[in-house]
Amino acid sequence: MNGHCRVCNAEISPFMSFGRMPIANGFLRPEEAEGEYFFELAPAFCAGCGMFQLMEQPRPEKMFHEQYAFFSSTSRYMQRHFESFAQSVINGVLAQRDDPFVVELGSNDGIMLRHFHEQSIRHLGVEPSANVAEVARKQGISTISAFFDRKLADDITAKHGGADAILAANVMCHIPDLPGVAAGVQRLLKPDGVFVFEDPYLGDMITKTSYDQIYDEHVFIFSATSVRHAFAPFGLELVDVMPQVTHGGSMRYVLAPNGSRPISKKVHEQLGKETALGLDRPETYLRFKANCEKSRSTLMQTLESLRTRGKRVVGYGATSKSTTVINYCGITPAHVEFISDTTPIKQGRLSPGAHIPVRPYDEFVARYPDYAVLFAWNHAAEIREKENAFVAAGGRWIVYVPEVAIVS
Ligand code: JHZ
Ligand code: ZN
Repeated sequence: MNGHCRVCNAEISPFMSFGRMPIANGFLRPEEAEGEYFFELAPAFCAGCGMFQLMEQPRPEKMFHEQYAFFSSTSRYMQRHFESFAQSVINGVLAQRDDPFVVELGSNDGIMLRHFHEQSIRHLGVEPSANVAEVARKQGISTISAFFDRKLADDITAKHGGADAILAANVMCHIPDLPGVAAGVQRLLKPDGVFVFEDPYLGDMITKTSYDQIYDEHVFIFSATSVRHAFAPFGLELVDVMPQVTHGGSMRYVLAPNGSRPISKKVHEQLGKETALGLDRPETYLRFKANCEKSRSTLMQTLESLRTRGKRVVGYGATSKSTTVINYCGITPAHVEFISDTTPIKQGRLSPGAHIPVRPYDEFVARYPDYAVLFAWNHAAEIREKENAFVAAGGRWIVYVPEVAIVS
């Protein structure tokens, strides 16, 4: 399975395969269980430009549509995170600007734009998944349902003028035509504007073996090195980087038209750290592959042993990430009875691929299991704080990042 880098067109080939995978957020109604769509989840590293990417990705319309299952506002912690992200833009680049205009790509249910709306700042969300966009619109947040590209950038500029800030969180790494989006950003951004986006960070994924960040939607896992290369042909330079603890370790990137802003020394430091971590070397990815295999066998030994001992195990959080873990490791309803999730659209459905039932959170509380696999491990602080009663009742968490462990 050879191919070409989605960014620099160099020849690439996958360093491993996670096997046949379903749509990560494709929670199924029981009658849809037959005929499920699968593709091969195989990541590659481009030695030419440093971009970590999927060889194959399902068509965007298969993933983002009017039944999209992920609503950003389900986590309180993430609500606070996006409030502070919005405030940093309002107090930073937007300060003292006359009637500024902010565009967010992939604005989901309005978790971030709501703060611009509240302060009567001109804004526009671009969100292709119509059902989540509707939640934002109902709150008065201006949102259009479309995929962002060059053409849409021109339409937005013609209608609203250039953007002072373009924002994106957990979105850029989802868009296969990164050069197309970069061209759109270049056209829409004012000469003194900034483009700020954040996504799960490659360095964290490699050091924590959090391979579950790899699934259909995440066609790229970025680093400062690869982001810098990807945007350079579009006259945009990386001027700042800010590590984030969200989603198990993310990076916020600030880009601006060439020469318009000083480049923070943090950018050079981060590039140096990436070289020290070996993110530019193919051997690093072979080691990562070996770590994934080790994690898989330890997790399965743990689950098999609990099953043999007749323990009740459920999953906590029907995350997109869990689709990779469940299907790569071979977890079945015999290992995990059901997955508890607070998102109404996921409840009563089956998990993609393995068809583990997703049940409302009340069922977790009504009859605590012996063990809960923390599929939403990135929200561990928030969840473990609110689930003291589960642990007090003798319940234990099974975690797998950075290592498989049973914790209370
Ligand atoms: P969570 C999604 O990934 C998809 P996922 C997407 N591709 C992406 O990049 C990131 O988000 C941003 C539930 N839950 O945030 C809610 C509880 O049940 O890890 C969610 O279904 N109880 C756009 O899906 C899931 O867990 C709780 O207390 O991996 C969490 O999903 C909490 C906090 C969450 O993202
Ligand atoms: Zn490349």
